[in-house]
Amino acid sequence: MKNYKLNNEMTKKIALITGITGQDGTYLTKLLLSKGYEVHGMQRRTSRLNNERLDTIYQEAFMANSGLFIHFGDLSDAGILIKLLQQIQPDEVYHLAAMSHVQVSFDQPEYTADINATGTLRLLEAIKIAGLCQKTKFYQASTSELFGNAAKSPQGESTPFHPTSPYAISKLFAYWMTTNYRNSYGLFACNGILFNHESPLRDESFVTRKITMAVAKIGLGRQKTLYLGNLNAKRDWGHAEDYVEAMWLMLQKNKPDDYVIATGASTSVREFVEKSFDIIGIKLQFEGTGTAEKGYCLSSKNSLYPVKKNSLLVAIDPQFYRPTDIEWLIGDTTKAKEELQWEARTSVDSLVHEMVISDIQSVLNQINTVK
Ligand code: NAP
Ligand code: F7E
Repeated sequence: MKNYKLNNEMTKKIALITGITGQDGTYLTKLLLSKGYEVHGMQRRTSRLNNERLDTIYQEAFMANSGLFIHFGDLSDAGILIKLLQQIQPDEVYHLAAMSHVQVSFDQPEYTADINATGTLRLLEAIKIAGLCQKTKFYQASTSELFGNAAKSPQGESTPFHPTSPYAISKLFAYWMTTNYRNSYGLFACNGILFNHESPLRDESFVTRKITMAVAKIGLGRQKTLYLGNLNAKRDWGHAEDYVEAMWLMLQKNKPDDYVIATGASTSVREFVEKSFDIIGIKLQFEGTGTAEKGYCLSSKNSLYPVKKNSLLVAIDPQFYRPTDIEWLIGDTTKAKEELQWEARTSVDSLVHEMVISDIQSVLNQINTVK
């Protein structure tokens, strides 16, 4: 069995991150390495390596001999989870791995339940079987989706849960299992109830990055129209880099607890679209309702690429509607502010700006590579 500990660095804290290749896993790895942790990540086997988001961090960690180790493993496989826990003996486990797409969960409800619900249970059992309940602290990636269409706004830790998708229901099981291992076995286990958080590392299947990438392409003459689903949905959008810090803070407390992490401001999908086009100098005008709603170019002052007035830039494609959707989410972070001294640093305007500029750069890089 390989000894993963670095020479002469036995005092380093050791963290295990499931879902290390994802958006949050990448930011959290960067944060923990900067704090001097030895970081172990679990990555599932795919036919092609999908470590692009981690590449730079991995190279920097390798050069600095700062202790980043990647292990193959999957939440569907209890054996490897037990083996990893026994080998690594982590001080902290950040459980971020999940089938994280709400719309996909309607098409694959059984898989979603197996990975998000039973998978979390497998991981908690692995901690117990490895005899680590008194040593290891556990973070569960819970979600504002648990609230569903809540009767009360903003939503805080005591707002009742009304999950409205297979994704949210699978996460509800994981939420309660986390609480149960805390109460039954004394595991230091926290639920971070995180509202939507985005970044340039967000996958394009989520609405914010889909929008900012399309705006970058339209701005550079590489796409004509952006097709979306529910424009009325309102979300409390923050920056992933701010939110991973809250995960770490939860595990540094003396007592385990659950915390809502959000910005306390809400923006509709339509407004997010308008803000994104604004960055490239395009003003939009929306006309019509429901599936007939369309967004036209009203003016394109200083835009990167000449977009004609009245060009159709946004349209509805019903394939992006969900069988049920949450109309409005907004978080109440009073407890996180008081007990973790955590507050979101990035406004939605700064987030949109960073994402659009980053996507313009990546489209320009693609264009230059093709030339
Ligand atoms: P993400 O980018 O979709 O990353 C999910 C990670 O889970 C990826 O590394 C993925 O691996 C891995 N994974 C998926 N299925 C797996 C399996 N069967 N075994 C092992 N690993 C598996 O998600 P994120 O945005 O970073 O979110 C992190 C966590 O927070 C998720 O649990 C999500 O549900 C939750 N959450 C997210 C938000 C948000 O707004 N971002 C809000 C609240 C809660 P691949 O790279 O191979 O796909
Ligand atoms: O949708 C609407 C869609 O897929 C946001 C995950 O990280 O956050 C995320 O889940 C809203 C929904 O994120 C499109 O109907 C309109 O109302 O970006 P999303 P999500 O479903 O909120 C929570 C907190 C998590 O826990 C999840 O893991 O945007 N929408 N048009 C669209 N959504 C998508 N994806 N694509 C569209 O074309």
